[in-house]
Amino acid sequence: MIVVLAGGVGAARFLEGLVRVVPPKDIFVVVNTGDDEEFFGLRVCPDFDIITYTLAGLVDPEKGWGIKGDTFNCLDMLSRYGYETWFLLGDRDLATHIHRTHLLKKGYTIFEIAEDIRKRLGIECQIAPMTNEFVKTKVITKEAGELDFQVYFVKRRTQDTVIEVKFQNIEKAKPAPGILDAIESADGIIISPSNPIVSIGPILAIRGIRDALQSTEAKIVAISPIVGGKTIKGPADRMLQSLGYDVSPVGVAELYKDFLDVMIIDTIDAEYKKKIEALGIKAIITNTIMKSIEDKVNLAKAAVEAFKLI
Ligand code: FO1
Repeated sequence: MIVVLAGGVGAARFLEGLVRVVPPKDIFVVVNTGDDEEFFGLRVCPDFDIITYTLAGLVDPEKGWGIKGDTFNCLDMLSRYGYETWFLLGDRDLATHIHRTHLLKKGYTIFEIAEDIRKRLGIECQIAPMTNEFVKTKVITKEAGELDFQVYFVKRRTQDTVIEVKFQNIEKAKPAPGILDAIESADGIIISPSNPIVSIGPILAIRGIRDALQSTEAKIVAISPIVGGKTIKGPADRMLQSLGYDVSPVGVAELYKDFLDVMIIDTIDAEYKKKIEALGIKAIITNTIMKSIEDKVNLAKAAVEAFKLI
């Protein structure tokens, strides 16, 4: 079993490669739910949906989120009724949130609902939301104070300077069923190229997960989401900087150094190999930019090969 800690778009692209390298039933994805939000009374789980839509071949390939070819008739009508519609929920996407909320109201957990959705979408790998608790990422900014994650990310387009990140409800959160066992008995663990603060950070903040990563015998490999001093997508570069970390694979390695065995870095960042290895982490240099399906497969192969190197 290979365990993958995952955020949204970067993780989904990596998983598209991994399912072609490893039998999907041998993959256990632990997905961030700190981005979750309620819109119009409906529970939306963006990172989970990005991953399931991607693996089911439904995702909008340009945006990396939402459903390709979706329409926005429901949102247009809601706008006429005076609702805020800055979070673009397509008509088909809304069906997922209606289904999820309906099952939540019937008493099913977010983990059980995730199992139902991924099976109905024909996905063979397990995808566990990190916890059944409604943990919400809050971003404290210099310009606008405390913001809900999606307000920071979508409504205000990540324009604000992040000075702190908090995870509301984290003290109540237990890992979802199967996560600790999967980490303990994994053949290998991969930290996907996701934002280390707001995508992987919430997963690591759940009671027991970081300890399990420190004590497992499985090798742990991370792929740097920072390439040439920038992120491919999202605000991780600016966030690392404003929070006082190095905007490089070294800054990411620092955040994972208590459990990480190998860091995969891009060829453009080869100069950081020595600094990473000084932290006791082996560095592997390869192309990490995932444009084509071949890029995704090659990166997945490099991650799986990395388990054998140590
Ligand atoms: N991201 C945007 O930049 N704008 C949107 O309007 C938006 C809508 C949206 C709807 C459903 C969904 O599952 C994801 C959506 N995302 C949107 C992506 C999402 O906000 C982020 O990519 C993640 O939360 C960060 O991983």
